Amino acid sequence: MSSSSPTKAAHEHAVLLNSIADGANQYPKPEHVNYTYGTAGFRTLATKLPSVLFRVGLLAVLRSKRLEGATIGIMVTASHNPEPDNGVKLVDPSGEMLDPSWEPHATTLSNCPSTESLISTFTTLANHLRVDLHQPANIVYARDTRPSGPELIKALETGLRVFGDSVKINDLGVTTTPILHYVVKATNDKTAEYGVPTKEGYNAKMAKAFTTLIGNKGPLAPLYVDCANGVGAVALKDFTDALGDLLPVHPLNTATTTQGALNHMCGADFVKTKQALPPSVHSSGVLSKPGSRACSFDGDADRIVFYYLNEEKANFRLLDGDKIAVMVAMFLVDLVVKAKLDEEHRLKVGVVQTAYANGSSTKYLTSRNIPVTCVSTGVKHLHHAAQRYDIGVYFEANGHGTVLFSDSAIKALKAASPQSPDAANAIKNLLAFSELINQAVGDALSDMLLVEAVLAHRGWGASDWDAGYEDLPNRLVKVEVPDRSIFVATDAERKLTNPPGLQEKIEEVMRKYEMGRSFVRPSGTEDCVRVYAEAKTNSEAENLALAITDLVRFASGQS
Ligand code: NG1
Ligand code: ZN
Repeated sequence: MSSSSPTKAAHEHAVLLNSIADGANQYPKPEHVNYTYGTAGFRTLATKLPSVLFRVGLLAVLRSKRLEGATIGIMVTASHNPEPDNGVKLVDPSGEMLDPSWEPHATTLSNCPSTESLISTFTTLANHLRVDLHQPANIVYARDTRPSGPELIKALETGLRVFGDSVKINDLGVTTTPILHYVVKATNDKTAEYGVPTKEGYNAKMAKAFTTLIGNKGPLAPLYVDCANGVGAVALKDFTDALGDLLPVHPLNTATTTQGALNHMCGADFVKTKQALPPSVHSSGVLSKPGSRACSFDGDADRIVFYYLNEEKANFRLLDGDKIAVMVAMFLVDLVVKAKLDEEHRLKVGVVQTAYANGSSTKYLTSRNIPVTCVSTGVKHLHHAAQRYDIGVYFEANGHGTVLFSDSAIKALKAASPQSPDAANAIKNLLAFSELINQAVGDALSDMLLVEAVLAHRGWGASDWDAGYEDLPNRLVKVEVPDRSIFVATDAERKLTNPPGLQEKIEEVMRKYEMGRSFVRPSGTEDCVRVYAEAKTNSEAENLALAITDLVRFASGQS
């Protein structure tokens, strides 16, 4: 569009509104549905989402134009949810989640009941946000393997195309959430140092860093990877093709086109919540060989958990996000010490967790003087808190996390004059880790390589890794209540301020259990309240969870 004369501009604006109206008429909002852009964007039954996708397209373009054409990402996925669900979220130019101040705009646009109200809300929003519609816009998008993906992408593209030539689109096709984040960050990186903004660029960058880190420490032990029958299977295949045979990866659960298979009885969420092997991994027998380890991705490959069978009793042992954070933080602290940077450049390594982190992991870290910050659930909170460290390790217990290296940390490492070959080696490795680890978002593939690289450097197997601390037995319960908005949490969601008096009751019950800890918060992604409980023994954790669940039901009017 050009703005050569006021009449021409007015005409162009009218043409734009007309095309929005045409598109909106193809994708009317279903009645009686109320959408919310939550912690993970919009997420619900795929059949309810076409109108949302069309409108998300409009918003993404507004955001890109507002930021003078910076590339905005759009990911169509419902992560670990079952196959009939789908979802969509926006990615900001830095590769991080959408700026929270724009989340309400997404919610408002998605809930406009008619084409007329959509047009008027769009116009108001564009004015209010001071968007110059003549600016160019750049959008990159991708989807996971869900069968509903192509239809939703069509709706999204309709939303993007109403702006005509002023919008450039880059369709990444089927790929993981973290690869989309990587491409967004790399596209916007003016220095071109982050990497080539393509899937191939991502694979090449990681393969190079991993090869540097493993050096002559190979061959590594075989690794079995449960891909949750999702897009991780596709990305893993592409990556291992690029890597060669340095890491013998054996993919499991790769049925991306089998109806109903996605996340069904497999994947990181299944393993973490059931605290058990996926039946498919169990029956494959791959873990029965001593020393074998496996990991599970979730449906869009941004979460990972590891596990193995204990040798004596063949018990399932989970190595979740907390175990990853602890091992990685301890390792990076050691590397920082070995790097012997001068006093003013000494790098501070810290860990960010949520209230769901197992109490034993927090105790382990703090007793070793590693600073730990606790923040509210949701990656955006963890990500921002991690940015306050030179090297910020953040993981949710469910396996979603990464390690952020600050710009000044990278500068200090690049400028350092090592005092010995050992120090030079530590610096080289720290820089290679910063390349290997996705700096935009939690990434199952990159975290898998991170774990494998740390294990190789330590010379550890899964049981050595596991030996650091023993998880406190714990339970996570989903409680369906008539109105979860009456539950209001504070203090990084460790306490409730509402309903009145409930927190005191929770604490009274908690005190009866040795090492008992429990908290209640409304979910940000599902219509439920979550109860977490941990205690010294399994049965105590179970009883504490049941007792707190009863309190929650009672407080919400159920008996
Ligand atoms: P909610 O539904 O708000 O508890 C869940 C996970 C989060 C995070 C988001 C986004 C738990 C207890 N909660 O949030 O950690 O991953 O989904 O996917 O695992
Ligand atoms: Zn996910």
